[in-house]
Amino acid sequence: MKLALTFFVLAIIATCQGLYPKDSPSRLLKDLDGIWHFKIDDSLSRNEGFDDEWYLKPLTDTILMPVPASYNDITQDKNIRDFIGWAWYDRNFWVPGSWLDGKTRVVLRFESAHYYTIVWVNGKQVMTHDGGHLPFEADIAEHLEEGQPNRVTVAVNNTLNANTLPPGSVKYYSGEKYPPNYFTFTGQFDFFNYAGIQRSVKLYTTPKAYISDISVVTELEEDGSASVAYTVMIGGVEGNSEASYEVSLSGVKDSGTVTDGIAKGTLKITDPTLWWPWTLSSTPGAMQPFQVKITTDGVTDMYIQSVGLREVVVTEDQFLINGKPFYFHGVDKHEDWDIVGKGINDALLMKDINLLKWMNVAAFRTSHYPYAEEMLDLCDKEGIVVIGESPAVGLHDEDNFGNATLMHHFQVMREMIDRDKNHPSVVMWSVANEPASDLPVAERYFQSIVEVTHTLDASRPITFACNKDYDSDRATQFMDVIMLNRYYDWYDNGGHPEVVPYALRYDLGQWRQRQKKPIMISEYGAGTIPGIHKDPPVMWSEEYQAEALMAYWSVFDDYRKSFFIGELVWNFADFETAQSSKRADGNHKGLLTRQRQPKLAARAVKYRYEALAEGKDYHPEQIPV
Ligand code: BDP
Repeated sequence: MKLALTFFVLAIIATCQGLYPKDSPSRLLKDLDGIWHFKIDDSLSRNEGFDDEWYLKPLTDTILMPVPASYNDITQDKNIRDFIGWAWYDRNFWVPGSWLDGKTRVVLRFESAHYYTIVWVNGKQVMTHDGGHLPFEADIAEHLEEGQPNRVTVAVNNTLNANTLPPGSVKYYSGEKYPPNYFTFTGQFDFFNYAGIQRSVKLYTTPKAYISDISVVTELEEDGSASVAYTVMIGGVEGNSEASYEVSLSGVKDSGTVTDGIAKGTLKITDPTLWWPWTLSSTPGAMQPFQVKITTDGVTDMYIQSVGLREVVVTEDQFLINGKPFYFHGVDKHEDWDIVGKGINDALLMKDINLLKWMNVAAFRTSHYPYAEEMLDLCDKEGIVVIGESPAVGLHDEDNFGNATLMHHFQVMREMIDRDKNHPSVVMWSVANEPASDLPVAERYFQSIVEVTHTLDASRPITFACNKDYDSDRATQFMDVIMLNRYYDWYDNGGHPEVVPYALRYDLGQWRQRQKKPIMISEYGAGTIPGIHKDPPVMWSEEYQAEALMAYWSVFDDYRKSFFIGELVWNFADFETAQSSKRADGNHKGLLTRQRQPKLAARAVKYRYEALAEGKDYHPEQIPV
């Protein structure tokens, strides 16, 4: 098993997805965001798009569709909102003749599309990608034409099955009781299955020999210096050509010759400016440019990677950042907004960051999938700590733990680590949310996932959000930190927050007795319809949400002095879900409405988090509710 895993890791390490597109003296950037042509292929009985080779010509009978955005909520058409299957996009673009000189790579990059994507340029297939939330790219130079428009066509399919991450299923019905072509879709997760080209599309150039990947890992030494180990991967060096490299960070330089496509070294920085979470320092998130240049046959490629120097260590009781105990007081989020769905937009991201800061949030988990890299950039800059979660949400059944899922899960971990490894804000990997970790098959499954994840990134601890009991779970034994999702006064004991201190204290005690690891509550919360006020508080009122959360806090505070390292409220904001008799206009456990207006509990959390950030005791009687 171990050998097979090692081979797999070596194979996947060898391919990387490319660095975030940035311009530099050797790289140019062109944005393909904007209005594209769009149509769904609802020919259920056959795949009209593929049978009729739609990619060979401009799409016909299209509507206009913004990119990036989920397509679901853009139109007034119910078929588009609930669509499952192939959705098609195309648009034209021009490239200057100088890009087609035979010495330039012209890379087409999608920051993400949901979930399975095929891309053609001028009718030629240039790439496919399996899975949402993560980028993919290809050099398309050989398919481009000068002096005429070039066409990019995209087919993207949001069908999910037992082996996708997340899993889901489509059921087709026939017979007199049902209308023709009737089907239902079930996702094994509690958020809307938004789809389409949800993040940016870009074209960028590099020289033929180019910097394909950079990774930087910091270790702090006892004398206060930092050792920064760097690895730079170089692609496209041909034949007998030799590449030389130069790197520099904080005034410290290194240079040499590239061997087998890799440049490696360690920079010793004697008086480093460290990256800090905002709660641990008055100068948070100090980012610095790590400049890399490679030169082959007189041509130089240059890339500036922003890095933050910091070190993460987990002990039996604590989560240390730069040697100081860090407490994760925060929230879980979703990428979810009115109209754009999971479509990314700087204004929406910035508003969320400002709201996180307003609530004095120290950390959030990217529940339940990798978020846009633009969000991680903002967290780096603001000193907000992130637990990066994979899209393995909803592994509920035995057939979700097969080899096909495992291989895809490895691939997703590789792509996520590849993309996010240089973000200092990302301090831990969450490999899954609420899997059936009590099933016997889960044991080997998670052992393998942890082994591969550690091999891909030895510098970050690993965890997952567990909703099983201390005596039935089989996966936390492999984790560095235990995260528990608990709803003691919502799904259990609804209407009875007085149960929480007893249930929580007992639960934490049992876990701790069995495993000497730091523990945090990674979800707790209560559904709340804004504007409903009840006294005494009852479920769904704003008062109940505040009371339901506050019921946990005295126990958190007792254990905070020992092994308890964090509390994440479910959820930052209300979010859209599938239609269901259990969800009225989505999930309402947000501290904020979906439009980002605070409910009563948001102020209670804001008050508590301010005290926690300042290391002070807060006074329950002064909570503003
Ligand atoms: C948890 C899930 C989360 C749900 C939440 C809820 O991890 O995705 O949205 O429950 O029910 O079990 O609100």
